[in-house]
Amino acid sequence: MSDNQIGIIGLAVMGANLARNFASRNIKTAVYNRTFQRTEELINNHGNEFLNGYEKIEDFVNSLAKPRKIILMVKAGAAIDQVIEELKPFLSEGDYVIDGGNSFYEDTEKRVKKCKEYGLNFIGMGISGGEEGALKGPSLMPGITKEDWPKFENILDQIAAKDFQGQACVTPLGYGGVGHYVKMVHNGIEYAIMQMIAEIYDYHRKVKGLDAGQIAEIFEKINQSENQSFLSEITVQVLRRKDIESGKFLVDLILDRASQKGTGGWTSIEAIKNGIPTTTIMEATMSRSLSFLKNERNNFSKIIGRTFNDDEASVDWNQIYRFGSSIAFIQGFELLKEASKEHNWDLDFVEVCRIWQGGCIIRTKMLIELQEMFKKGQKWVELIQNNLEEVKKFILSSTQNEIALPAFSAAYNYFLSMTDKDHPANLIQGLRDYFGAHTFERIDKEGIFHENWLNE
Ligand code: NBP
Repeated sequence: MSDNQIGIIGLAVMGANLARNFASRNIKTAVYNRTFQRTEELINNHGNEFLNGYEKIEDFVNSLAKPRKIILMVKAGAAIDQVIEELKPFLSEGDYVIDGGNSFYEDTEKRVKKCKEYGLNFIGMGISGGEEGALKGPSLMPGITKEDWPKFENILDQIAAKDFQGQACVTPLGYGGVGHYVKMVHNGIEYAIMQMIAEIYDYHRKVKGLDAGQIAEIFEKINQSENQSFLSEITVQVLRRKDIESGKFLVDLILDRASQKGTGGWTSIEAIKNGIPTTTIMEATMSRSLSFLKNERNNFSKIIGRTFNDDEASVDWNQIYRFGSSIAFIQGFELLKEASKEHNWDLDFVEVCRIWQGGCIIRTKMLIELQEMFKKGQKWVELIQNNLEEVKKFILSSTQNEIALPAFSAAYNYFLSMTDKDHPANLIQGLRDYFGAHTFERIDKEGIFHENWLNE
């Protein structure tokens, strides 16, 4: 019988949990995995009338109601193309193939075109929330058009997380690569905020001499404020966790090298391509690369010794966190604005703020204010101008103690530069014109000018 409402291919951590999420809402779900053992494990542990496993891809496809809706939760990259080719002989015109992985948006755009030639609809859908989100309610960022939305609304609304008003954290974002682009920028913002959290931690352990448990208190206070976020909540849990064997704080035993899977880098490259200064995201990405230079850091630290002196600086960490996170969001939104213009996506930023309020890794109460900002057309500087004094104290104390603050410094410099009508770029233009005849504009007359600098 072809009555499964949704199909999922790829049953590693994300796909298996997403399938269980659908089935738990009484949505009949078909599952398939290249290696059948994973399918068997899922069905043995969680199979029921709403969760059905198939060994052959043909049987899986035939079990789905038309137009078929198949979500791919396989490794991003070549695997997506391989699965499309495997599916193709069994699909019918008008069926939907949805890529729920972290694919690069340009690959998604190519696949949309290729599938169109096959008579298929290809949709790129960003999914955030990790393992738990997939199971209990993720934030979904689908590149679905308003025309196609009625076919998906009911089922996606049911499995998605809820925003602060109780509405589903999913919305039809548009066509092509838009869903994956929004997810990419989401991850970029995630990089920046995590780096800022790490910088607050670093300052406290070195300058204030606090242990991980004591530093957790700072984030606990943030969580009780209007700046509460999922990342600051899990920071408390990670900082408080003790290693069972040694009784020490586990974080102190974790090697200081942070990996990355690429989305921070993609966001940074997109920002450079589009001329949008997402400096906090770039610094966070580079900081992860720098963390891998462990040997060099060890060697240089033997040459440059460092002692830390508590200068008694007392700052409001809630304000610091708010300032840094807000700038990370603003920079991400500026990139989305530019991409939306370039690709004619007509992105609705009020909706983007809304669907990030639940389920996803960057969810925070601050998104309510950001949503209001877009609704009312407020300027972002108004949101954080009152936090500047506290940030200055933090930057000053860290500078005096020689603590690196790549992401916070980037946020601070962004604020200063964006609120200064006079940028020193006039001198840069002069230099460019000197050595390369790159020309310049003037503030006192119209036109393009070149100076013969070698003439006295
Ligand atoms: P992985 O990214 O680890 O991929 C493993 C799955 O891909 C397995 O089901 C595997 O099948 C399948 N697969 C591979 Br690898 N090559 C295949 C091929 N050529 N044909 C068919 N299937 C193939 O899984 P994941 O961590 O669950 O993530 C799934 C997607 O969701 C990824 O794009 C990921 O970036 C994204 N994502 C992950 C998270 C997270 O927290 N993990 C969060 C948000 C988004 P096999 O069992 O036969 O090897």
